[in-house]
Amino acid sequence: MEGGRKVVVSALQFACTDSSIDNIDHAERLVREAHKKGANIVLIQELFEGYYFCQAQREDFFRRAKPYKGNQTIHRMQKLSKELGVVIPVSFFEEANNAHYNSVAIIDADGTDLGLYRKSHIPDGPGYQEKFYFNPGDTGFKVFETKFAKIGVAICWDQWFPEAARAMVLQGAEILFYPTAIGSEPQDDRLDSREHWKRVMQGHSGANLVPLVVSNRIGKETIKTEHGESCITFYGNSFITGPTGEIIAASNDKDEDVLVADFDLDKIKSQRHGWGVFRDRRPELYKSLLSLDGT
Ligand code: PUT
Repeated sequence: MEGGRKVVVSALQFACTDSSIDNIDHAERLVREAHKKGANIVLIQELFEGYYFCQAQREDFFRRAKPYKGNQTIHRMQKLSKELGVVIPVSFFEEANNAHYNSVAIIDADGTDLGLYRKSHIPDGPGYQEKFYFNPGDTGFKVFETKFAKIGVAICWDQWFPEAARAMVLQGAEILFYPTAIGSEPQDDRLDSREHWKRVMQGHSGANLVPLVVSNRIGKETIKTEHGESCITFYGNSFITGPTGEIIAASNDKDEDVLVADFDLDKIKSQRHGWGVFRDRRPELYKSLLSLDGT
């Protein structure tokens, strides 16, 4: 079959400073570069407005949160997306009255805000103390009908859960997007999760027969904590998979990058249906997935 729906996706990778103006300018420059390379949907990394503040548990960092409505960063990205005709998921620290979420707003190619996803799985542990800041997201896993594709967007730690990827693809997601912030582990400098991280997401892509796009930051960030300083070196390695989980574009762990890859969504749809996993699912046998302890 000729002439399927074509889409070009992009993942950005850059080092953040702790100045939101600089980071937003930086993101805009790279979105423009992605657009010049033909991108239709451009993914910016998680919480790109500043340093990854969750290294510390600090009350003053709650002041970084902004309400969804009237959010200036989202407005700026809406203007940019309308000018360039590109879809942009915008990750941000959301304040909702006394609740806080790690959220992403999906901006369609004409600047329309298609809605919000709030991160469902909130990590905790040395260097990644997100439970101090974020309520568990209450939106559930969502898909967004953009100009170029129906997309599923989840956030960072969500990428370790096959259930999240499956839920989005069951709702019709044709491509999965994961803005991310991950790197070294401050408590153990021998622990390097990057290969594990990649393999897990390649599995989601291959098991669901959809392309998958990940954007992660680079750079060394040192944050003052209540017990001295904490430091993470973010390992980048942003990547894009094809529908069998194969990596078709990848960044290294040091350099700024604008990855692009193009797909024929109709061809992939036939491939997904032909492989038969969505015909042979047995949801009535998966009830243990609805419990924490398997009972
Ligand atoms: N972004 C969360 C990563 C957690 C790694 N321990």
